[in-house]
Amino acid sequence: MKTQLKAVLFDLDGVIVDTAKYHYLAWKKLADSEGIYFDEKINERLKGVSRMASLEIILERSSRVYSEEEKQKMTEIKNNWYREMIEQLKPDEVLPGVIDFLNSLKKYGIKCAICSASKSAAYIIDKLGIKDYFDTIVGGQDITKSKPDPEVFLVAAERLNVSPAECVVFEDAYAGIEAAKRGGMKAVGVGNPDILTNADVVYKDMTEVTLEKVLKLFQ
Ligand code: B16
Ligand code: MG
Repeated sequence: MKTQLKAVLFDLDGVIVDTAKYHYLAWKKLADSEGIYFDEKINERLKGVSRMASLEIILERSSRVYSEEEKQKMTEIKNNWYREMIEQLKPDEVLPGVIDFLNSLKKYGIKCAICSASKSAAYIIDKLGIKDYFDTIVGGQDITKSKPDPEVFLVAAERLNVSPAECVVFEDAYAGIEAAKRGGMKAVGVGNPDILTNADVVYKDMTEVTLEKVLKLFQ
């Protein structure tokens, strides 16, 4: 018997909304205050990576060594700035194509989940006014291992009571696609095909995605 599509698991930042720009601004403010060089290219490496791991990447450019306590404090400061910025998030920041796709999934009774490294995932979904589309939100507080470990996606599958083979993941990060594959799921890349080389299929953005196209992965 053929495997059916039963659930769609969405990464948040880069697929549903572009929160990366706010993460960048907050990290940039922190790096500047410490006199550490940080730019948008380095910021690319922070996508999909946990808060502390993001700080460690920034500190690679620092000449001094920071204690664990100092690092903890720095992530708190950054997060406070970030939370202030995303307080203004509005429904019109949902990326183009997302709502149409979510409506088609709802129509056909396919379950939906958010699978994000962010501890602010539920807050962001609420701000964007799209909470009712999702059966569960798995965020940074629900996992111990970040992508490319499949934990975030496996937790979602378990909560939705579906098997990994019945899931398709939407991701904008190479490590996220890797995590989906390791978890035994189909993986759709959203973004640059030259970067997302490990995906089953890549679309430039969510406006190119339709349920018909996704179902082809299960034929
Ligand atoms: P927070 P995703 C990730 O979201 C971001 O891409 C990444 O840059 C961020 O460091 C991480 O969430 C943790 O976020 O500091 O809010 O807990 O792409 O997994 O949805
Ligand atoms: Mg992402």
